[in-house]
Amino acid sequence: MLIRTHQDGFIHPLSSDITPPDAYATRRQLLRQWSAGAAAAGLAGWSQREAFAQGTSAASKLAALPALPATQSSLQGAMTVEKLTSLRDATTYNNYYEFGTEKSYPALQAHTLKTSPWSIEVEGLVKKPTRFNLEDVMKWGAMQERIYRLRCVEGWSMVIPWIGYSLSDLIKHVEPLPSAKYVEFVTQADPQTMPGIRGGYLDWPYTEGLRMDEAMHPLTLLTFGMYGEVLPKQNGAPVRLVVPWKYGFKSGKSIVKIRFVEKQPVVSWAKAAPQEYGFYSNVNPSVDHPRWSQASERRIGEGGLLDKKRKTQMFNGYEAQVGSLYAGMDLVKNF
Ligand SMILES: Nc1nc2c(c(=O)[nH]1)N[C@H]1C(S)=C(S)[C@@H](COP(=O)(O)O)O[C@H]1N2
Ligand SMILES: [Mo]
Repeated sequence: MLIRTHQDGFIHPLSSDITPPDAYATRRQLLRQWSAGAAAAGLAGWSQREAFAQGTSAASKLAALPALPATQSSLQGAMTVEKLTSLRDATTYNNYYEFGTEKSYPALQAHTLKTSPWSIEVEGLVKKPTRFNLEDVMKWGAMQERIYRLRCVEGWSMVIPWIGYSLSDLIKHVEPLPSAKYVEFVTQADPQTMPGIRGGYLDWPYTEGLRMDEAMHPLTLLTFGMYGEVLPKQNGAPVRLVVPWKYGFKSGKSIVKIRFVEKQPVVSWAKAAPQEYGFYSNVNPSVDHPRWSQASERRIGEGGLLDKKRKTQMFNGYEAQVGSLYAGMDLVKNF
């Protein structure tokens, strides 16, 4: 057991499990190098060495962000051993429509996002609605590294080492009222710094939501970092959600408000195209999107467009952990 729950209801790592700073720095360096292509370094062959040289020179151009120390999670399903997506791919192939609809735009444009000071307003059905500074919110849980698959509804996926703590730690801290049945997340919408806001693709701000039991599930990660560092802006700095068993769009970036409500909120994509994007949006290979199949996916960085696709797994591979949340529900109706 790596983790115990104290009487206060918070999860703390045992002191023996906290990675010492030296070891942490080494691990972070390894994560960066390895995810940038150093894994190929051990392999013989000119082309591989060439690819490695290119990989490392490209990686050296990726500005290092402040480290965000974390312990590795011992939660069931939280540390997949699949090959990590490269840091380059994870930071240059993004969906963040506030910075434009092309995958390359967030990396080119998100530098204008102002991430400090940052606060999160907790409102609605809670004991005491309050606006909190991000620095305070970051102290409400122990930072953990979790390696999750992220499956976009468009049919591609990545494997990313995220850093954060279970959203349930925040929820326990702010004490929702018994009448709160859903949680709504409102993300940043600043026309000054986000060129996509004027583009009008969606009804801004981008909002998302979860049922209370989904929000309380330990795998639901309030995320502050990835690859050992704080989040890059294009990935949703300074704080986002990662809900690994749902399509990527359920994981809102750059959250500014968390609202506790009684009724299922009408969230951005469900509002924009209700026949295509349901409230639940659990990854489900047997329920197709009206315009394409969801049975398979392309792992970003893995071969070319003609390479064999991977089979998409029910609940993105997290069925053992989250399947019971949906017992008895018609997942075709509740897509
Ligand atoms: N605010 C906001 N959050 C967002 C999006 C967005 O456009 N705006 N796109 C979503 C989609 S469709 C996906 S697949 C993931 C992508 O996360 P990543 O770029 O870190 O891989 O972010 C989600 N969160
Ligand atoms: Mo997505």
